[in-house]
Amino acid sequence: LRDVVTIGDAMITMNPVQKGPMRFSHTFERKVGGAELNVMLGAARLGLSTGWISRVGNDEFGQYILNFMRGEGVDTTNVVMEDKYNTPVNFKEIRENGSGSTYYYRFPSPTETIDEESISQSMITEAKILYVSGVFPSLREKNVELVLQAMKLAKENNVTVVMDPNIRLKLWTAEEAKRSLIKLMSAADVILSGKEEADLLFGKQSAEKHIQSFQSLGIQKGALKLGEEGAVGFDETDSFLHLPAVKADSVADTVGAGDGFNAGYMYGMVQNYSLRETLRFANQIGSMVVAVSGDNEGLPYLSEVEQVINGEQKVER
Ligand code: KDG
Repeated sequence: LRDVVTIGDAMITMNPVQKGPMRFSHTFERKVGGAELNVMLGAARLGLSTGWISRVGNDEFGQYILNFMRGEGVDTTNVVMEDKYNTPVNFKEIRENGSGSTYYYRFPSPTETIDEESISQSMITEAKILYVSGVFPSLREKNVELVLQAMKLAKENNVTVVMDPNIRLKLWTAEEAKRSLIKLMSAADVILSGKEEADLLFGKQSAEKHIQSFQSLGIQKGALKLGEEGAVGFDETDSFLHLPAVKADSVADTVGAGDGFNAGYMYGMVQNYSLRETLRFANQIGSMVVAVSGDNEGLPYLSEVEQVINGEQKVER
């Protein structure tokens, strides 16, 4: 039985060595990215058993991504290398404060070959959690339907569906995102959303109001991620629990912090942590991710998170 599985595409991420406008960035480091991939990686590093349904190009980059994910212990038996596609690439621009922009070279995505028949049903039905994000559905119309079906299959088999709307306005318009994501979110059990995403979906309003909006879609638990202000969680017992962020040692690159939070939140779910413990744990991971450059290099191993949470001294040498 796997703890958490997901569907999504992967990309080579070119991280600039210098901060500032990309037109002046001459040197990039080749890394790996992809919203759903990051979350699986984060979960795997925490010791959860994970599975990833995806496609990469049958090329050097695709091989590199596969090796990388396998090396982290993610089950890649449902990842296929596709001959007629290139592995997507994403160039990043990072500003002085660690925030940034992405420039995608990702279409057509090799995940276009995924259809109902090629998704391993047992990968989903034998998991505890199906994690879905708004990125994969944004890539083409059909993916919305594919994800809905996967969610349905999960529900029929008592698999909890966790969703992050993860809106990328470079991939679809706000209207398209809203229309599809509301539909998808209504089929989710747990929501993990950034404040910006919630603002796009429901209009700018307070965190309390956003949580009520989620609840009105039938979602009973989850969290609203507030970046530097931490996160607000809600479940059957707590209607609004705000935990401040854990201050990061430094802010190198904010991309991937939300994905790290999600991995931590699901770890809490699997461990039956209380909402407070779950948020504390997830916030800790978010802060560790921003301190390191790259979308997922900062995702910690379980012992590293525990060490900080328990205030243990690290032996350096
Ligand atoms: O959440 C981080 C991801 O957005 C990043 O790793 C890659 O831009 C990306 C995407 O669309 O998945």
